Amino acid sequence: MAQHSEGTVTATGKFLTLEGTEGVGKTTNLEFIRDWLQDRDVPLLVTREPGGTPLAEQLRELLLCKRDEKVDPVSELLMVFAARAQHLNTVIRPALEQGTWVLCDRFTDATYAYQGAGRGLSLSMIESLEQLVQQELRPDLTLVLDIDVEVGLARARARADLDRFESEQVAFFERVRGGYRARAEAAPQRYRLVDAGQPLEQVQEDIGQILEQLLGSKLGG
Ligand code: Z5A
Repeated sequence: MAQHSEGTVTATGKFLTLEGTEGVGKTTNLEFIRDWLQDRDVPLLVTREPGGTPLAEQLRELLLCKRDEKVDPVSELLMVFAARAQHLNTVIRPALEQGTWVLCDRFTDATYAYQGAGRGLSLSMIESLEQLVQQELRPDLTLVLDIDVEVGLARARARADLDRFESEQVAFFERVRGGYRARAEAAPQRYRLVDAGQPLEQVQEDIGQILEQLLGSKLGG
């Protein structure tokens, strides 16, 4: 159950997020989760980060485009959270408050993984911004799709031109993957790690089982 800034717990929609490194199959599996929930008549909003509003989508373009100028990691972090504040306060919170479930392609775990583990920014810096922007709001469930970095990069490279993040070196993605795994292992009540190196059919069977548990458990109540 999503918890709000005032610290009160209300009968809101569930907040689900999907995470992982490059080529892990987020887009493919986001569609699967959307269809799975809609087939069960769950009122659902599907959105993404960075993005989800016109302003936040513009910030996404600024963040992802390749440029000659080196992007300062703190500048990158502030842009991510600027987009998040707009998205959270104008789209995500209102939907949850109306009882709509929100399925978001990436959220603050990506910031811990990419800007924290990947770029090396301190945990305390990210935590301060998380608190400022989100107050007590955290996802109810985060699915971390996990894959060998080289396998994921091969998939991503076969798909399209690489953006500024996708052009990073393997070592960067190893740190990102390690960041996700560490967060998932530290809080198993909120995270579910899914082996995304399996055939898609098996990945989706695993995801379906997690969603069954969610609907049938306290989280779903
Ligand atoms: N970022 C950040 O730094 N900090 C933040 O706080 C946030 C984000 C929120 C944009 O993310 C960037 O923003 C991201 C981090 C940064 N870095 N990058 N790049 P994005 O989520 O928009 O971009 P993405 O990582 O490229 O996600 P994606 O488009 O969802 O790609 P994907 O995970 O690779 O998914 P896919 O397109 O579904 O799958 C890739 C291919 O693999 C495709 O051909 C599929 O058919 C295939 N596939 C999928 N599953 C399988 C299986 N199981 N077997 C075989 N083949 C498969």
